[in-house]
Amino acid sequence: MSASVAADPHLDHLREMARRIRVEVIRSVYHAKAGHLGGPLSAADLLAALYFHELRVRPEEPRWEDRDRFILSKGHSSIGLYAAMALRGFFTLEELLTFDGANSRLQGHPDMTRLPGLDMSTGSLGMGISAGMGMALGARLTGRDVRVFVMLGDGECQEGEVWEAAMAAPRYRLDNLVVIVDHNRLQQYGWPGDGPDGRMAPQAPGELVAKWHAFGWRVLHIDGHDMASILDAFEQAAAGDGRPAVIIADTVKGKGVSFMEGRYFWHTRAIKPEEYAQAMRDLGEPDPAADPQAAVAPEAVR
Ligand SMILES: Cc1ncc(C[n+]2csc(CCOP(=O)(O)OP(=O)(O)O)c2C)c(N)n1
Repeated sequence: MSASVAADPHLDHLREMARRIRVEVIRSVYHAKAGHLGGPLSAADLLAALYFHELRVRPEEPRWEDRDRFILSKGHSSIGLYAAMALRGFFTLEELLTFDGANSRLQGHPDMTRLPGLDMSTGSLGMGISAGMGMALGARLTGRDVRVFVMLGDGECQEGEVWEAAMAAPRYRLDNLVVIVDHNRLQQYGWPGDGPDGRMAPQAPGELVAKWHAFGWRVLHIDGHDMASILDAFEQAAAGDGRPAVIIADTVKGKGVSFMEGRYFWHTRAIKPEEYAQAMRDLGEPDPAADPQAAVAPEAVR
């Protein structure tokens, strides 16, 4: 870790934003009575670092042409992205309570035709990196100083299209492209095995690092819950040596909520009231019974 990053004055703020992303994820999925949990929670620190440190975006001008692009290729984790965007000021926190409603801008999977600020509609795993590569090429062709960030899941890395794009990007020397892999070692169900929670991890230990290296990428392997390491990786990725960069971020699925951590069961699920209360306590929020928003029936706000 570089000294300049260790002294970054935003670190505590970023950690607090990550905590608040997790709180809003739990609150929104509780209200919607459905939604993904494990993936958004594992990605929260990375999303906080992106939206409050790294991405050059203008919440008040979401279609600004020179903005950096972000594609949540693991689109099922949309509520984590929406929480980050709401906290950053793209829309209100109240709107999060419409999550997954039929008329909501905040669909279960990101829909860029509904919500300004989204750069790609995702949900069918594997597609985001190809789109991101096109955006990175487009930025170069038009001479724009635009960087493109794509977040993948490690389960998603089983999709063939990921590797088609991974093979092509270094050939174009796309060093304005940064891929982040949320390496939480669990997917939706996976196969029984000797990985976390009695499942076979989507990739063997070290496999992703070796593969991305072999495909010609600059590989940065970090603890995806350590804010200083995340910022350091972003700084290194920005240095630009002619290769696209991939950040393999080791994370814990369900991070921050005791009974969800490392459990594939919590990939997607409705939350019961007693589970909601426990999750809020784990995340350092006040007693949810005293939270007036917690009493609002989802139907009233959707
Ligand atoms: C092409 C495609 N196949 C299957 C699914 C269903 N699906 C949604 S999430 C998921 C597991 C993804 O695992 P991972 O990428 O590791 O995500 P995370 O653990 O971060 O949630 C699957 C199989 C999908 N969305 N798209």
